[in-house]
Amino acid sequence: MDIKRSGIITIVGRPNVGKSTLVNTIVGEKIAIVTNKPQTTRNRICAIVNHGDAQLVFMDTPGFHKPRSRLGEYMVQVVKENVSDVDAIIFMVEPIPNIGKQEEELLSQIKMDKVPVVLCINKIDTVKKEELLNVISVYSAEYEFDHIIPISAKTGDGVNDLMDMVAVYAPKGDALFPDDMITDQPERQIIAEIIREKLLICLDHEIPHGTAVEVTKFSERENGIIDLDVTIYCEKESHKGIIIGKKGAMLKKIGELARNDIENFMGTKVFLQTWVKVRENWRDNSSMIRNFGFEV
Ligand SMILES: Nc1nc2c(ncn2[C@@H]2O[C@H](COP(=O)(O)OP(=O)(O)OP(=O)(O)O)[C@@H](O)[C@H]2O)c(=O)[nH]1
Ligand SMILES: [Mg+2]
Repeated sequence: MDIKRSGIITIVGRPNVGKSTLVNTIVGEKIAIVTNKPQTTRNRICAIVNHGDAQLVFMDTPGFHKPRSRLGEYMVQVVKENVSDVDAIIFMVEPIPNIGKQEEELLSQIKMDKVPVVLCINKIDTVKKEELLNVISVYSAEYEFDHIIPISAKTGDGVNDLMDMVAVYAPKGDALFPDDMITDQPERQIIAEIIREKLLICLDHEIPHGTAVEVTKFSERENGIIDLDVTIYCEKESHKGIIIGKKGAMLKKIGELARNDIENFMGTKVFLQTWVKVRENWRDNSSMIRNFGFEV
């Protein structure tokens, strides 16, 4: 179908509520990393999909939280910047019948911009109907949402209805991106994120939250094989030891898990070499944060 309209829709919500899971379900590919740990996403990630006669550009944002580092401040800033000047906002919440501090703060942000807001209650695969009705009544008493929709980003339940709902807000206009493009993230960025996902999965809380990943070499051989050099930065010498593990076992495991996903994503064989370096307290150092690609 010809594209006659295009719209930008931002997804906001507390950490771990399922925003990245939703963008992956929408585009049918894994472009954003997902873990069961809060504060997984650090940057805005755009997901592009054509839906009927509309091209919809969904913005996945970092979870809204109380920042405890410069990096955290940056992440919250990303959320705030992405709720104005968009065509609609998807405000995603847990299926819990009480409104938390993060939700209250987010709502007060959203109210300032006169953008349509769809309340999206996620993870409905985990609750009973009666509970869901409670959640709906608590939220509708708090704010007059343009729509309320329960979904499961994981199973895909309700996701098509959600797209129908937000497509209405896409103004007339040409497509913003080419037909076959599903994200504006460069391949290097996605690869670095896949490695960060494995760090989050394999290691205890504090360590992966203090890591940054940089792809320093990305080259393709004539036969299509890709050589990657990747540096993992962490905050402490002791963290470096844990990331590398006994006789390098942990780094090997992280590398293997990541290589698997990278090969799937790139559709070719990959040689991955990893290094670990220490950058003390980089999360509180603006110039280092900037060096890692976060534009503070
Ligand atoms: N049962 C269930 N789990 C879900 C659903 N959506 C997401 N999850 C899980 O919730 C966890 C967090 O998902 P993410 O997509 O990383 O959440 P996020 O909102 O992007 O988190 P941040 O990036 O930290 O803000 C993961 O373990 C997901 O598998 C859902 O619909 N049902
Ligand atoms: Mg996320």
